[in-house]
Amino acid sequence: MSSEMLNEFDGMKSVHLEGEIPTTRGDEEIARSLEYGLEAAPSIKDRTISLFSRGELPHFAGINTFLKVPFLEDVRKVGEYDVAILGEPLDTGTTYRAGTRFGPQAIRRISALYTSYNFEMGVDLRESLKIADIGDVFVIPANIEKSFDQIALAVSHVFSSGAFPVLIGGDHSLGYPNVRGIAPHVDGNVGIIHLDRHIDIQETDMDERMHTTPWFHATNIPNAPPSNLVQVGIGGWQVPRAGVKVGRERKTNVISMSDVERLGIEKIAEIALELAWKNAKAVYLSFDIDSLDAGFVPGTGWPEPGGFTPREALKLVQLIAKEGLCAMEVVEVSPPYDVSDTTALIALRVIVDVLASLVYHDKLPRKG
Ligand SMILES: [Mn+2]
Repeated sequence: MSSEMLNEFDGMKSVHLEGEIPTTRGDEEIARSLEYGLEAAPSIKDRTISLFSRGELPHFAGINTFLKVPFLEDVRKVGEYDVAILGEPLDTGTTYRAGTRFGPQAIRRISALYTSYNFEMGVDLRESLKIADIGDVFVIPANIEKSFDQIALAVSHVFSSGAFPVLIGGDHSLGYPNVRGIAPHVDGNVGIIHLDRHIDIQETDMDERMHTTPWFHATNIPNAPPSNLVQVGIGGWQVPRAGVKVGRERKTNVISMSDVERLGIEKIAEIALELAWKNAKAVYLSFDIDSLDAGFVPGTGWPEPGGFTPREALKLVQLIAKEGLCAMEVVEVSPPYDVSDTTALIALRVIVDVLASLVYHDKLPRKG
């Protein structure tokens, strides 16, 4: 093989692209580590290493915020950041096995093994974005309606500040209060792209609003119409008929896994974007981790075989993000059922791949 041919490979392009990314903020982080964490022992040759771990390294050390970004204790200052990571540890809406209240912690913990740089896209999140981890919403575990009020108000605070909300659940009941927190601030319709095996649009489940019901209530919000709700990956034996009936009545857009198989990820992304953005001003991404095949995501409440592979899911969210998003949620990671943090790791990948795609396509306004 000639070197010209090899240079056409994506791998070689990425290798060259890395040389164009600045290291400014990485260098600043090292300077801050040395200032706050003191100089290393004299025997350490690499003088960028500090005495107390204060930055990315070692990956097994330190306090696990999301990607080890700063924890913002004073949430009044969230508007100074481009992106706000917000945990929503609510699993009161779960109808089978619970545990998603530990989802935000698990995703933060496994995020310690990532750098802020993505090889394929040539994006270093640390260099491109100011990200803060603003901790978790104070949910009220004994009362889902009070939790919805807390979550909607918290999301409203973050969204109206101008920071891009990354909302980490928690179960899928969160879809409703999350959209309720955002929609009033959007001057026009909000489209929703919902990746899931489950349709999640019945009015109530066992007499209450649960994780099977978010889109019924979200699409009651005047500027979040069902015509802009696109549900991708739906199928299998866990789709309640009560929800299918509502989907039919409200005319939501339902795309099954067999449609995905037939048309391919690129075409599905194109269709989902077209439907979600039709006469809309903003699009919200709701990613249920159980949209992946059960074999990849043991740590979830309702695993179902036959869903996306990780490669398909990551490709799809990258393509969806290229037109821009107003916010995203990743839900249904249940760490007590997880194996080797696999489920939490895929959830993390979804988040960082969306952020990198938004940066790559210049869809996230940077505040400097
Ligand atoms: Mn689901």
